[in-house]
Amino acid sequence: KILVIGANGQIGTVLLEQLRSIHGADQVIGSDIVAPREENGPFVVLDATNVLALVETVHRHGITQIYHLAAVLSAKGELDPLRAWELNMRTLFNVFEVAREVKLDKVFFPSSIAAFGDSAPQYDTPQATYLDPSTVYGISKVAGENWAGYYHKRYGVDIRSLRYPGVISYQSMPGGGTTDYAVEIFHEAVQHKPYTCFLREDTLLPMIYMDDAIRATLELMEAPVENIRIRSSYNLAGVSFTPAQVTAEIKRYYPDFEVQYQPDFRQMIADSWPKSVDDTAAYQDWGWKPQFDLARMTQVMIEKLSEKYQQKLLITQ
Ligand code: VAH
Repeated sequence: KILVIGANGQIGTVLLEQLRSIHGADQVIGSDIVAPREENGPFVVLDATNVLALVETVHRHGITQIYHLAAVLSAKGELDPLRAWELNMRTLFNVFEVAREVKLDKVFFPSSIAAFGDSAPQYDTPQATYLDPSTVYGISKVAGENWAGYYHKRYGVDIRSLRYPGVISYQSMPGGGTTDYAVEIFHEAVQHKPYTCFLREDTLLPMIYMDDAIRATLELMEAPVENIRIRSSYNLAGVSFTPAQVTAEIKRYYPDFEVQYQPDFRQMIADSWPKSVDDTAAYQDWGWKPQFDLARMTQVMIEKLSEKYQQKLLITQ
C-alpha cells in the first residue's frame, strides 16, 4: 500500500487522485497535518515530524511505499528559515529512517530547480553541477538529495527523486512558491481581473504542467530499479517561459487582460534559479518526454479554471 505525505498540497492533491485511479482508492492512504475538505478514500491526519505517529501509520496500514510531498516552499521558507529547515529535514529523516527499518519497497521525495544557485550554468543547467542554493528551501533540497544518496548506498533503500521545475496546476491555489505567479495569473484572467506580477516580465523560469509532473513521477517510480542511475535527484524539464510570454498566450483568450509588474523579494530567488534545465539523464534512464508546451498548458488551465469559476458563480447565485 502507498502513503502520500502532504496529500493536501499542490502536488500531493493530484498525485493522491492519480495513484488511487491506478491502484484503487483503498490502496492509497492520504495524509497531511489537517483533514482535506473532501475525502475520496482513506486519509490519516498525520504530523510527519512525529516519527512515532509515522511508524504507527505505516504499520497500521501495511504501507510499502511512501511519496513524501510535504515541505515549506521557497518564498515562505525565507520568512522563517529555521522552521522551514526543521520541518523539511525532520520529516525527510523520519521517512528515510522508517523506510530503512521497515524495509519499504520504494520512497519518492521531490527536489527542485531551487537546488541550483548562482554557480550553475543558467541555460541547459546540467544534471551534475555545483549546487549553491540561495534559499533555505533549496538548501534543504540539496541536503535531502545527499541524504537520499547516502540511504541508498549504505542501507539499500530505493529512494527516487525529481528536481521539479515550477509546477502549474488548476486544482489548488498555490502556497508560498516563487513560481506561483504562473498559477495566480490564470485565476485572475478567467475572473476578468488584472494581475500584479511579483516577478519582472522577462524572468525566464523552467516550468511544468501538473499532468507532465505527475506522469514523470509515476514513470520514474515504475522504472526497473537497474535503470535508475541517479540517486540524488533527476533534472526534469517541461517548458520554460517568462511572465510576458504566458501573458501573451492568455491574451489570445482574454484580449483585454492587463498585467502590471511589481517585483518583490521573490525576484532575487528567481534570478538565482536556472532559466532552462538539461534533462537528458531522465530521457536516457527512463524515457522521459514532456507533452505540454505553453500553448497547451494555457488552453487547459483556462478551460478548467473558467469551468471552476462558472460553477462558483452558479453556487453563489
Ligand atoms: C517554489 N513551486 O516556488 C516551488 C518550486 C521550483 C519552484 O520549488 O518554491
